[in-house]
Amino acid sequence: MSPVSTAQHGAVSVITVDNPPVNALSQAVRAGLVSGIEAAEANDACEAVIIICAGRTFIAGADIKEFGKPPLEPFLPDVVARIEACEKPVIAAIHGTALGGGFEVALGCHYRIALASAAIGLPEVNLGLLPGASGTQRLPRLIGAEKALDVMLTGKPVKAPLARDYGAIDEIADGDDLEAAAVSFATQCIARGPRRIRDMEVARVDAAMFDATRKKIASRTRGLISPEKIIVAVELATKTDFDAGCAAERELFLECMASPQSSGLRHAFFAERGVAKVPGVSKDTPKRDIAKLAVIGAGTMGAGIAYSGLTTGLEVTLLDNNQDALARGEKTIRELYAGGVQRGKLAEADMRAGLGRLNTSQDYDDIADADMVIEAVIENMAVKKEVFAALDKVVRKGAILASNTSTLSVDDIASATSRPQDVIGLHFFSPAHIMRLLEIVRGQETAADVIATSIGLAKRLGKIGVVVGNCFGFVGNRMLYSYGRENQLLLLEGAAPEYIDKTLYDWGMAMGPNAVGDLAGLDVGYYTRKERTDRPDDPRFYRVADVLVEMGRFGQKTGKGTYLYEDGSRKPVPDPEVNALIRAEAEKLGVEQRDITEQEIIERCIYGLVVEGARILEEGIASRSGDIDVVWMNGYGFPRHRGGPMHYADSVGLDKVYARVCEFTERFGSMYWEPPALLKELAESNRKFSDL
Ligand code: T1G
Repeated sequence: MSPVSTAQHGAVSVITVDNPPVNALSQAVRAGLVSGIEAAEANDACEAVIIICAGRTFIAGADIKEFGKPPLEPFLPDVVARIEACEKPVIAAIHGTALGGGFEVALGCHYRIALASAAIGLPEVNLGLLPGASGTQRLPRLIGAEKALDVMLTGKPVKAPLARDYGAIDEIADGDDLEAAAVSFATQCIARGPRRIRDMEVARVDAAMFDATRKKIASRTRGLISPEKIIVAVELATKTDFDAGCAAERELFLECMASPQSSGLRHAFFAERGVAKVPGVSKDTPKRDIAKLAVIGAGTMGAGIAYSGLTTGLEVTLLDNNQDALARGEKTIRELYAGGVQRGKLAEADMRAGLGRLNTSQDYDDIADADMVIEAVIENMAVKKEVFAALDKVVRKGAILASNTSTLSVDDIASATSRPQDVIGLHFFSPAHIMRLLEIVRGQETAADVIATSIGLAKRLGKIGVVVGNCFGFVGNRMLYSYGRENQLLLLEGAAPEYIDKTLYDWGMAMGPNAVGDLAGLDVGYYTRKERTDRPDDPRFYRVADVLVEMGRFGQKTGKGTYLYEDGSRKPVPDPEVNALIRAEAEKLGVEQRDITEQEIIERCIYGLVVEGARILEEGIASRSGDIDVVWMNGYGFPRHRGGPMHYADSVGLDKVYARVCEFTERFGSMYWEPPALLKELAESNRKFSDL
């Protein structure tokens, strides 16, 4: 049955699209829209047409699931052109979010009415694309080139009232009955007749605006190809006729669609939605009510976690056994709120209400009625066990006891309680109130409803919750060890820190590994490595980092680490003393010095991630390769346009990756580079990690 139907309301034909969950423009929807328009044209009783959608939103775009498959007619640009050519006025009635091809359909209509709560947008840039159904030619004609560029280059939705101020929407519906308001508005449009955007001219614009835009977005779009193509397409809209502009747009769109970048970004889109599918936890798994949250440990992480809970309406008690630390934690929360209000992110009233829900305490009895407790004390197993044993005695039955541990065993922590089924890991990433990633670590005995509740909490906090298994470092930090290990070995083999960092930064990483180490603090990794029971028997393993820490060079916080940081600056400056130190350590260890290519740096560090990721999949620590990709894109600055380490390996070809890993095994030994059986199996069967 077609997902598009038509009903007659007096002189108005109402075409309704009903293609859950977001009315994406599948082939059936595209065909249905063309049929609906043709039927309305042939219907003498019809004097105006409305296109409206059932369900939660107006069309949210082309059907991304169809991308990469042979395109099926009718192609979307032709559908939009057919709507626009209709001899009777066509009105788009928008609710929810009219995005991408959905908004392009609305631009093909002659008028647009929307609920005040609706939004429009062209987010194709987030998928490595550009609007491919004439949006780059119509929107500048409607609202001007500069505003149109902003909509397309940010990819952010524009709320209906502002869109109306721009001229992108003609009418904001009174009340919530969109269909009734649309029928009434359509009736008024009958006399006005069709108004086609293709017949409009783009308002005059200073040609310098385009280069100014390029400069403005350069750092934010580093390495991406579709932003420049968007600018070219819009520039053309100001210089050529509509059809020529559309033809050029089509070429540019196909180039983007064929790019590995778009493949990576589309993978990221679906992978971030795929993490919600957790083995043993269904959408119907009951969740426990969380209204009262207790946070143990008022340090940076604890305060950030407490602030996140407050801003989403939870009542929070921040507890620390050190009065000064507690006062500092509370001060941090007040400062975060004040900053949010100052930047216009939060209303003054929200800050007052949030601070009204904040309690501080040094007495565990004060959190006896908590629904969830998140422990954020130092990364030391003995201390964590002490805290959980105390919680077990005091906190009500049925409460969830979570640890913010970044590497330690959730099962060991749970063993300190009589309720391991209520214990889970919630690994926040610093800064806890900003980083989107949350690793949800399931212990052997963690109950399904505890996991489901934690997934719900992640969503409530605006985070991406990835459920992972329990092992040293879980997914992110376990792989970070391999990545950092190769960086440390490359240092000893003769590659300068700044050379390694620039190579990986240029490749797409948000920061090089040595700059990251100085930012996070080399001492953090140092103490965690000391906790490792499985530290490799290799004196070179993180030798440089260990020596630096033992010299008191922790990184930015001590003004020097791998790099120098002059007068409080955060800019890493190479330090000849460190380079000499590395040479001396290499000599002591008998490490041969050699020139190392950029390609080797990239492959050693990135394939180090891939090999560890394959082992994680073999052990079932991650449910799917996409989950690993989501962790690394959202927690470690892995370039989103490469789709994450596992997708990147898939895009290179696992046969090639496997061959290179075998070479590394030959050159560097099997301690680190023994190819996982899974990698070998997939390489030899010409399959991908994403095929699992
Ligand atoms: N195609 C296919 N499936 C989609 C989809 C799409 N465009 N958008 C969402 N879904 C699925 C999603 O995978 C999930 O599936 C379910 O819908 C709910 O999504 C020619 C080329 C609309 C704001 O980029 O931003 O048009 O996991 O969990 O949080 O110029 O989805 O349930 O099986 O995100 O309420 C442009 C992408 C496409 C919009 C809703 N459009 N979507 O958010 O739900 S390219 C976009 C979103 C294009 C044209 C070009 C969000 C949302 P499942 P959800 P949500």
